[in-house]
Amino acid sequence: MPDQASSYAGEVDWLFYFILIICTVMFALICVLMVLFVWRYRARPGHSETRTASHSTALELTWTIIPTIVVMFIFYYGFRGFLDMATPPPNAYEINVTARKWSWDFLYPNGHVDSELHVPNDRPVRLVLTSQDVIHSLFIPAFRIKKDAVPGRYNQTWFRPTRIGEYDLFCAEYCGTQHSGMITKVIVEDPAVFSSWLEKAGNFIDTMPPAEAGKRIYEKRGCAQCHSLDGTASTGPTLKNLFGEKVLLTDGTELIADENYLRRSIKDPGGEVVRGFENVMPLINLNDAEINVLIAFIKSISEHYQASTQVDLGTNGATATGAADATTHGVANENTQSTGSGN
Ligand code: HEC
Ligand SMILES: [Cu+2]
Repeated sequence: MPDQASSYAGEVDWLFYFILIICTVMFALICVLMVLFVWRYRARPGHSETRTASHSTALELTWTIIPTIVVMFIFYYGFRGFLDMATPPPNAYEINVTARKWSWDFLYPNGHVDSELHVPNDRPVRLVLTSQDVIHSLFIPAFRIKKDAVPGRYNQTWFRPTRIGEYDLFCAEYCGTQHSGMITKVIVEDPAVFSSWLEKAGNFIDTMPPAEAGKRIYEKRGCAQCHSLDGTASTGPTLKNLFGEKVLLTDGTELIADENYLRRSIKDPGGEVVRGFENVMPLINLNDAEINVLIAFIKSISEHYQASTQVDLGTNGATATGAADATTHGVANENTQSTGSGN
């Protein structure tokens, strides 16, 4: 069995082992008796057939009452555990989960969205789950929980983590070609560590250079599942060298990928579909600040993108407009990253 890292892991496990042991014992008993009886009562000369036994009240009562008691015992503890799992305590910390092909979004109360589930240790956490496309299922083996994420409705589940550490989180409902890649981590932290993580994570866009923040969004918000950075196409086209390149759409239009095109591609994925690809990109809910840094990131990985990252202090501005050749003179004492207009 996996690690036991939630309050009900122990309860689930002992019941599971109890059922497993009963099944194993019964299976072994039946097999042994069957073989024994076949051999013991086989037909052979000198032995006449006995009549089939007809009735034994004592025996029948025994094999009815004992299994009934065992089954009711299993039912009682199973149902008790089920009720416990179905009833989150009212003071639980709430995290909203959105599943989509093929990633998870975890939305924290301060508005931060992450692809990993961070939770405070020893505090009840309630997850409210939904899906943007097909049915997915959130499965955390170490917590012994599994709950479907269904489009168009909300499901809930809860747990109380009991051990600090990192655990796997899987999608347990086959949801398309990259289903097996729909894996992420649950990180159980000391509540103080969790709070400071959340505070920092919530404002990384303000504290990082835009292209780096954009890379983080690319990794954290599911883009990486479909778009490579190394020039190879997968479910979607690669983002390498996309900015400034000619793009051919399914309707025959040709255009140059500029900031506006990138923004439209993200805000309205079905609007312009790149030739050779299917219209499967989901609408990922990103705000303007997030889109700005994503665009900055996509530009930063394109060889067609050149911009001065230094302010030209040499002359009175006469040469400060050209982007590509603005590096000819000037004093490099500023290191401001230029990210263009962004939208
Ligand atoms: C499920 C797979 C999938 C995910 C997730 C996804 N995309 Fe896409 N994306 C595609 C496909 C397929 C296309 C090409 C068809 C189209 O244009 O709609 C595409 C097209 C694009 C384009 C235009 C590319 C070009 O070559 O012209 C951009 C830009 C883009 N996606 C950015 C993103 C960003 C940013 C994210 C994350 C926030 C993201 N995508 C998430 C599948 C995906
Ligand atoms: Cu899935």
